[in-house]
Amino acid sequence: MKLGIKTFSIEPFDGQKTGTSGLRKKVKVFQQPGYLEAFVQSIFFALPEIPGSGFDDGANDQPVLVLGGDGRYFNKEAIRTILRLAAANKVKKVLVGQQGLLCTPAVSAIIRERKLTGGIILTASHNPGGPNADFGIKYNTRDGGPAPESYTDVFYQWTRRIKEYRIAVDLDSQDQDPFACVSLDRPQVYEFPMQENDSNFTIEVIDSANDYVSLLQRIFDFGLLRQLFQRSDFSMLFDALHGVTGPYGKRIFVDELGAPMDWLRNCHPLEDFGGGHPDPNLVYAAELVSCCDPKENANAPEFGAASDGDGDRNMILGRGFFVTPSDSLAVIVANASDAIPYFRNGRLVGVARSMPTASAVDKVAAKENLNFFETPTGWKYFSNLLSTGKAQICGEESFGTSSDHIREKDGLWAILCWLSILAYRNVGKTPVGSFIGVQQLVEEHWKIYGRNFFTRYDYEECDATAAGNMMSGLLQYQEHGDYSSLEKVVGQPVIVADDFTYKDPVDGSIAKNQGIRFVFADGSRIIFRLSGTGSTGATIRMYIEKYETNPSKIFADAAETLSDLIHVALDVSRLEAFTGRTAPTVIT
Ligand code: VG1
Ligand code: CO
Repeated sequence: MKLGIKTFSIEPFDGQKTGTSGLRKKVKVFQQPGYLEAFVQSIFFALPEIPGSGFDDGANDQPVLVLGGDGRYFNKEAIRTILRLAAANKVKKVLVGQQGLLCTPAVSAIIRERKLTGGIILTASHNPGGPNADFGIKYNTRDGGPAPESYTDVFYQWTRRIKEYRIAVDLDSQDQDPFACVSLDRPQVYEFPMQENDSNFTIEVIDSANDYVSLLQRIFDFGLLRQLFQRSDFSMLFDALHGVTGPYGKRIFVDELGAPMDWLRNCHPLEDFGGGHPDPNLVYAAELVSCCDPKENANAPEFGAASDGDGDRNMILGRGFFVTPSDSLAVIVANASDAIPYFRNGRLVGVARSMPTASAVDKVAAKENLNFFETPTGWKYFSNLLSTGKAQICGEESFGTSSDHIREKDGLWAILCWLSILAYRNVGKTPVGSFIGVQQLVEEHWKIYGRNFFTRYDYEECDATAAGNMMSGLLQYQEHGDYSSLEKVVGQPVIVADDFTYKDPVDGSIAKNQGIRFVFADGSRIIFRLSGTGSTGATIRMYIEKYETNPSKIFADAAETLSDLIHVALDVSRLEAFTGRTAPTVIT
């Protein structure tokens, strides 16, 4: 068989614009004839125009990509189509995860470890899956990180003017899929001779976990973690929410660290995630939360953790205790240099958080003399800081934390950080029965650094015009500049009121309109943003923070502590009047 290239005419589709993290739409939208082809072909037309992409004239080698996804509905069909587009667009080789599965951090690890040109990740992350739910696609560049705006802007321009796409065909049987013989069941290499030149197009099905697990083994002390797992007073529950991390969780916790199988929950990847949202938070991972609560489960484990559909988010729980992602980031940073081999020897010199993330890590950075950066929401904004050594650990309030070992957030990495801290504090140090658990660690942290009370209200699938009007209303309020009603309730002057702008300290690029914020003199904050990852209507996110150092107040109830700020935020935004919503869809 020889591969030929066939060209099809096509009209541009509206709205193929990437958001916070790739293009996310309903599966039905992606299933329209030519829709996926138009978007991926636009990427392949755009890349040669982008200097340094590895597809440009200056590139030394022909491009090699990695391809895989979170296993959601439409994953395998999309892989088949993308392989044919890649072969017809000068890609020399594509590595595909076994069964089409690759978690997002593993893609980043594979690109970096194997020095590939880039990767395509098929995921809508924490959005639900299934024929009536969401699908998504994202391009990662040669540093392993999500394509920055300098890429995605060119992709988008191409989607506006695309006229044709190119697809590989079997010259003997014309329209048939020339890769029908490729099985994703086991690692194997397939070579296909191209008619155009004398070279081959290669598809290599790879083990989805090997590269990633060996990277994690170099970061953490697996021997010490094994000892933690052997303690009779330690147990954990890991919930993959039927996302892609199930097989990785089994490999790491059971095969490598010796956990019993019943420490795993929902570790079988499903195309519709069992009908749920594969989003590790108090609402969508409620079952895990109650399993970890001694009031509801007499055998509640010492430690609980979950990850999202594509494995880049994490949730950390103690016994009946929830760690806010902002606190999790701060605790990891405060302990990393002691507890995690990768960060020993002074490797940790800087940290970064997204703007809406609570400022807990700022306090650690100040005390430890670390560089500190505040970026817009979305992992892509951390890439330059990580690549130039300005920061090593980054995090977002949306359950994302990671380091410079890759260029994506990494759910299992964060979970292993917490396990490492628990192991460092307990193995060989505390007698059985006196285990220092998650809650004690966090409370000790608050006593040293103060506590950043934080909550996020999500109003999902609002009417897009109403949400836009609410945001414009807030901007007008800021133009007017009279914050006396706000200041009266909060009892503090407003010291910053703006729509957040970020200037990247490495390449000087500027990102505007990244969230409307009101910052008070005591560090309290009210922030409003529109989500860039939803597929229907608009999602409003309201972020509320209050900083407390008073020892008698740091253990107070978070909802109560924040209630004044929440009310006044709802008042000034007139959220209910604009959207008709009386309550958020999700509170974290
Ligand atoms: C959300 C989060 C953001 C995160 C992004 C991708 O974006 O707020 O912090 O980086 O999802 O996460 P938005 O625009 O909806 O607020 V995931 O796990 O999709 O890759
Ligand atoms: Co995700």
